[in-house]
Amino acid sequence: MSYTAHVDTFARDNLPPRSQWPEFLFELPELKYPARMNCAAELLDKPVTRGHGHRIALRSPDGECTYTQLFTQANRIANVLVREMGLKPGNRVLLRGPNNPMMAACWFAVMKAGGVCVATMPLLRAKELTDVITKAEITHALCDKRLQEDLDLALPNCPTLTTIRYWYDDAQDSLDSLALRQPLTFGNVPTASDDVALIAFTSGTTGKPKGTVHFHRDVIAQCDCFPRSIMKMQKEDIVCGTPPIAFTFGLGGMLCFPLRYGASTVLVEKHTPQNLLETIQRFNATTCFTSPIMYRQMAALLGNSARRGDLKSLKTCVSAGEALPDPTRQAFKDATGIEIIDGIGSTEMMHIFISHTAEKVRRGATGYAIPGYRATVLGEDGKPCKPGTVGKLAVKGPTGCRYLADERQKNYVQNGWNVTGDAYLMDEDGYFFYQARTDDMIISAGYNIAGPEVETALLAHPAVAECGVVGWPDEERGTIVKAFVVLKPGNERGPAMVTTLQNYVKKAIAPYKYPRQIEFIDTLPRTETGKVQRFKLRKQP
Ligand code: 3UK
Repeated sequence: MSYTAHVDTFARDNLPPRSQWPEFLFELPELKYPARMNCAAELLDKPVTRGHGHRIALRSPDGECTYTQLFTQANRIANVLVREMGLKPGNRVLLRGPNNPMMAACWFAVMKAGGVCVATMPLLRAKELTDVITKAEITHALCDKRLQEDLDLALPNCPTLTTIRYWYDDAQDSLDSLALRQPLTFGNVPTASDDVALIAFTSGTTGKPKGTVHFHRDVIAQCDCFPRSIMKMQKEDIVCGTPPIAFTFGLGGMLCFPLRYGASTVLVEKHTPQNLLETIQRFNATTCFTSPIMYRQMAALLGNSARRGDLKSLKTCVSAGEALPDPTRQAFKDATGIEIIDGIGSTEMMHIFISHTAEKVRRGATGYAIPGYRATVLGEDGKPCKPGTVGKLAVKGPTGCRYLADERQKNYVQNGWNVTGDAYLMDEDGYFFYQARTDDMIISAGYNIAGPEVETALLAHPAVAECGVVGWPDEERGTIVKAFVVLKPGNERGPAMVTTLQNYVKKAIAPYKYPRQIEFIDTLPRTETGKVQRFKLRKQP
């Protein structure tokens, strides 16, 4: 067995067998890591020892925090974990809070103490928490006091979880008070670069949640790929955005990436399109990470008059989580002059693996495999298919899927490829065009129809705010295309609008794809990470 700093080897013991791992690629020189590495030391201690400590690491509505302050706070919390809470390297620590400075400090503290971090989305309820705590055999928890209620409800069913401290709390034994009594220094646990750093649970829509296991080196590898070659992040950057730190999109974008580049991150607990715009202005943000719908709604708020002046600091905008429809890209560009960088990532791959620089955008495409990753489209026979053919997206690179004790490993990893569950097409130049989730493809009267293509056509109509397209049972045709449409204010629902939208789609794409039914609704059901929940739109049998 290779070296590990973990005393509790639960996470390592529950990795899939090696034969079921994807192939990993470390061809780029920046991806050659030493055998021992603690990602907190890389991201936090190094900037401080290299004289960068006076610079701002975190910004929030409550104030600023330098690299040195974040470093000492993380050290103090790591001391609490070890001295007061009895954490042993390898124990799983539940981390529960919205994006705020304590959440960030606690994340680094867990890394420093050699714990395995299991961060959960703030909105998770007792039942979902119980599943996660049970699956990962979580022993310790650090939790924002305001999220105590659901954790309390889960506890009776979670015998492994025995030691909890709350933050943003005045009590004598709160994390804040305990931390104040600890030394400012901490000896980081000397983890192996392939020691488990975190288990991220997927926001899947069906079945029990899957825990994706990532090593200390994976945390650093994600930082050395997308933000380096595509975003070209710099120490002057001020990053803002919406994805929770508990979602790997947010862990990378809102925490690890900015620290890797000596930049700073703006942590705000809750964002609407309106206050995200305000955050950008107030903090002079240069960089924004959010979902397609947020860009669409921000564009609508800004209107078509060139309001670029309001957002003059903003340079780089990254969209992920769902496909970015071209009408949304164009609307945001009209309002701000900025070409959004689209990127597909997944919890299994940790972060983005197909994307494009702003200069190399191609309309309708997610982009190309970014440096460090390879991507292909697999046909029915499991072999890469010709350009121009729709098939299953498959990728490999320095990160990849390892589910914690889960049979479904065999679905995601096939012949060394990570198969994401997305239907894609690759063109002759290696650009990848999203079609749909493989299980969301609509088969109507023998035709294969990708719902997102119909959505894109509808979104280009000026009356449409947002929409979701699904297959709908129909006696005659088996399945028909049905659109759920949210109209922009000032537009009237009714048969005339239905006909207008149907004709509009028929002109934009092949007429057989048009939505035979259109239903108007007030809002689309979405996950906390901004994805449309199509299963909630489909007719429940
Ligand atoms: C879909 C996209 C088209 C796609 C994620 C960036 O979304 C993330 O992780 P999840 O595990 O979901 C993964 C699935 O979401 N998807 C994400 N981005 C795009 N589809 N275009 C896109 N740009 O179905 C993928 O398989 O929740 C995104 C970084 C980290 C992440 N975890």
